[in-house]
Amino acid sequence: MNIFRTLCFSLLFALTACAEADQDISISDAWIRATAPGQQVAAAYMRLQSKQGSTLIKAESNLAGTVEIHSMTMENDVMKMRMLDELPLPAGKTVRLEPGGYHLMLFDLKQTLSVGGTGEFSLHFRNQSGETHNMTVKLPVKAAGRHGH
Ligand SMILES: [Cu+2]
Repeated sequence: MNIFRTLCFSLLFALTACAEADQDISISDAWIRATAPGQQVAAAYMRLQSKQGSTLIKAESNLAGTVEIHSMTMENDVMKMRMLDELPLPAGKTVRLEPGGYHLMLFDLKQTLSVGGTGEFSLHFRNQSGETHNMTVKLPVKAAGRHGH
């Protein structure tokens, strides 16, 4: 994708396109579920929308050793979590990461997550042209009850 990058930096119209690409993704309703002391894992939720279509390929957080993209499905009346390599964001469609569905799973938590705290996430996306970029977002820690679960 070096050609695309070169175009971006050398042509004015392409620069405009690049600036727009950075605003392709909108994130709303993002939060991290508060944890009990000693808990090693946590989950983060948000709504993601890509105007042009994009794919979430990786997530990192200052709160955790690793972050995985997970799905949760019912199989024979049993809830199963599965790690996804990536999460497609179809153009214009809101993809909800919420309790009981997709979520970001935090492993090796470095601290207890208390209501009122925050955590920083770096989200990596790949756009339709194969270019990757990342976004840093700050998420509040909230109690699950507030969201009706
Ligand atoms: Cu999970």
